[in-house]
Amino acid sequence: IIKRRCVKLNSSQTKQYMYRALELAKKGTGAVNPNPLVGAVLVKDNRIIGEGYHEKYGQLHAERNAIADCYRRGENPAGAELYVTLEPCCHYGKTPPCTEAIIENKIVKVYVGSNDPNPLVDGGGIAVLRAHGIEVETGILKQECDALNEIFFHYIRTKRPFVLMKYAMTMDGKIATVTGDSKWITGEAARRQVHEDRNRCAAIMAGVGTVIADNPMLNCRLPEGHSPVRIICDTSLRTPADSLVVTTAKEIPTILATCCTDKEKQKVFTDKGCKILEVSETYDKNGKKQLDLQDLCKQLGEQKIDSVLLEGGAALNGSALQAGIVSCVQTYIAPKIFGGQEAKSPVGGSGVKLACEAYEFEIKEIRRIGEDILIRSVPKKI
Ligand code: AOF
Ligand code: ZN
Repeated sequence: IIKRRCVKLNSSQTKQYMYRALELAKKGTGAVNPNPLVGAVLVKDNRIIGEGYHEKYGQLHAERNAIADCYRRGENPAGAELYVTLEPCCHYGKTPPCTEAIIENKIVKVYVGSNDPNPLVDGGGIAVLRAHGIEVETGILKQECDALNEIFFHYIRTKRPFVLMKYAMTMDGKIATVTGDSKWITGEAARRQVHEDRNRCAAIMAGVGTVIADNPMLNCRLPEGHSPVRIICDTSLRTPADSLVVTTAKEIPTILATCCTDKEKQKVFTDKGCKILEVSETYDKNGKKQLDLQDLCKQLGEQKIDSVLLEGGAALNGSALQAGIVSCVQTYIAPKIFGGQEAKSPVGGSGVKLACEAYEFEIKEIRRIGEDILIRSVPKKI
């Protein structure tokens, strides 16, 4: 029989440990997709005796890393309490169930942040622990823990990537001047934040128009960051063969999503290391052929791409909204005005005809970043 912990913690202390677990979980950002970000802290007598997080896709889960850390420190996990941001798993996946490690190491109580909607877990982890006489308290900092894994939760439920549409505009809603100049709209701090999102997402998506106009690299330029897979929406394979996304495809993967089935044309790109994804076609209101973005997302999901940062031009943004693939919109607003009748705004396409037909959103967060503002919003559920 394991002696119960002798120090009873109050709720502000338990929150402090869960905050620490959250902090640890975030260290896995960009390295664990399509798996969740998870952090774990082992506590005994109101003292941390082990810490861990899910560091890399396919490797040990946070709970096992925390237990290993505990032994490394010469501590004994028996009788300790575990704080974990996500319900421990109870299935044999790439690693054996974490519940087994918790039981074997005689941990007496587990504090859980989020429930795990993965059908292989889904409450089973908590049930197994309780069945073994381990006390489980759920919902500690649930909001924070849920927010941390918005990508994982969306992907595990829908098998489709979480599409984060991002654009930067002036106060008068322009993404470029009348001459097409757009460097820069926001300040350095906001542009850095975009690289955080590039690191966080498995893929980045742009339209072929952007590739032709700007020849962007679409990589992550944070020192420790990871560059997302680049997806170019290119209905009829017009991407220039000498564009950066093509010539660097052997270093950072590039996927050309296209309706073009001409193998000769495709070979130009596959020879340079690009991957071609043939996507079904659909037609816009004017009868113009375009990619079926629902089909594209389905295929990306099958390839384990759990998240897409959509840095499209106005046309692609319009199509993405219309196709209903957008999970979240991040709008950066710079305190500037460009003016000009012909200057582009973030969302093109044919738009809606009546105000009551608008795509509606719920604002989740408004943040000042340097001189700019970031608004995070999600589509309203009808
Ligand atoms: C993680 N890291 O720290 C925790 C996870 O692919 P597997 O076999 O490693 O299992 C992944 C599932 O395990 C994942 O979808 C989630 O439900 C659960 N917990 N996963 O990658 C972790 N705790
Ligand atoms: Zn696990």
